[in-house]
Amino acid sequence: MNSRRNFLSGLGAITAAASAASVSKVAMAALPEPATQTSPDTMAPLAPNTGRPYNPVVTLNGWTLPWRMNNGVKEFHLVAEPVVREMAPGMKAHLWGYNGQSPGPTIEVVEGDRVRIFVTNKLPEHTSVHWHGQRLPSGMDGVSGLTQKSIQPGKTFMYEFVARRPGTFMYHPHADEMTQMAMGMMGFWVTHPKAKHPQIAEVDRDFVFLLNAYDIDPGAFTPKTSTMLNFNLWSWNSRVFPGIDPFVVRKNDKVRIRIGNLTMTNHPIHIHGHEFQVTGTDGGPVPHSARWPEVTTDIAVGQMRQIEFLADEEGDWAFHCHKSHHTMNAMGHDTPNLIGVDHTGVAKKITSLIPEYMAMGERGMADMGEMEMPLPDNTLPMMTGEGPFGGVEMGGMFSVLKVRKDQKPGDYKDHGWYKHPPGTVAQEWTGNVAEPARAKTVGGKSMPLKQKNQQEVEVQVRKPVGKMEH
Ligand SMILES: [Cu+2]
Repeated sequence: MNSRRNFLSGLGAITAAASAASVSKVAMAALPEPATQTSPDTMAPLAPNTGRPYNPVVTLNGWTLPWRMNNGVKEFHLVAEPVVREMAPGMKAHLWGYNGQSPGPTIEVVEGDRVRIFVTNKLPEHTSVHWHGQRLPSGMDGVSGLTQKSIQPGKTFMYEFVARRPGTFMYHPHADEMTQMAMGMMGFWVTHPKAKHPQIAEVDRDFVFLLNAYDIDPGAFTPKTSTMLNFNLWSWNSRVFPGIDPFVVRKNDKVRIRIGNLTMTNHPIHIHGHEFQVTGTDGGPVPHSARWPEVTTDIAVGQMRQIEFLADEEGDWAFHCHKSHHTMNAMGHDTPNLIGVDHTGVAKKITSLIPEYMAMGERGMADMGEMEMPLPDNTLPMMTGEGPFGGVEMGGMFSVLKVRKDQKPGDYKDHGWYKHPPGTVAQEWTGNVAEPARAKTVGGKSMPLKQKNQQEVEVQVRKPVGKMEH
């Protein structure tokens, strides 16, 4: 994680970039300096040094936008522009975003703040910004054509409203949405309560991220924006495993994770080792009486969820979308099932024509994680990641919650794998293994499937032989 100092030293670069663009220097001079970020690292929380105090959030593989106070108004400057986003080491995407990154920076304010946001458009087409979930004057809602004129390339618009409702929000264009969201234009917004709130808990760590998805052909850099459902990169804040940072917490921390979904499908988000409650949505806090425990919560398109839990179990806990295709990277979604098919004969024939041909899939797909298949440039393996016990065989929407008793408050740094106490890790059994008893009849007592006068049938299911540890 970079320090605040690194973050500030990056500010000089954008000033140069801004003056090179088509936006007039004079016009820009009166606006808050547009901060930018070139690193995809998770930045340290941005503690407020003006205005009302709050406990800032941490944006997963992202950052928070600095502001300036101008006669009691919090002023922000968003710049919509093409960006290069590293989705994981080894793969970069040419996206559209805000202030150097996709998603854009998180905006954090306090309930009751008057907020002014300048939006400069450096895209090749018009745009607008919709402030999802906010109470505001209709004309500030950011819907191109309906509530405002589109922001043309090179122009700057100003939005101004009072952040009336505390909670979890997001922003995104409401102009050529299909293209602009498929290109990565979106950002998080958090409004902190102005005082102790009966339904908003104070937490030790407060993480935020958006669910997004891209369709980028292996070897290509630019997403296919007309894809409706068949995306091949399922990402959190435009990062895919193993590029997604872990959620590092101290044992017994109260943890809140805020998630918004701007993909084209729902995502059942699942945590290991802990139970959480959904404490709020983009509609506001959930009353205590309406909360129930979960280990998975489905987040539909356009929804936001706040989950909260007590991180009281030490360890390395998987945290992921439960749709198994969403924890895979590109290249694995349309392959036929070859389990149990012996294709060595076919492979020999094909190899004589295509020397690099590899037979795969006859024992399952786990081989994909291990093999050294040559990949096109700028592509990630479908399943990857090396853990302390071997390949994790994941991709996409997957990360790790790291609960440590010696993690210092405010320290988000990953200090390595969990050291399991002796005797607490699953291991191979080397004694005798009894044959499993097989049922001889079909059907139960209350509703037997067997008809009278029918002969007893023995059913046996045989699994394919080979690697079985998965
Ligand atoms: Cu998913």
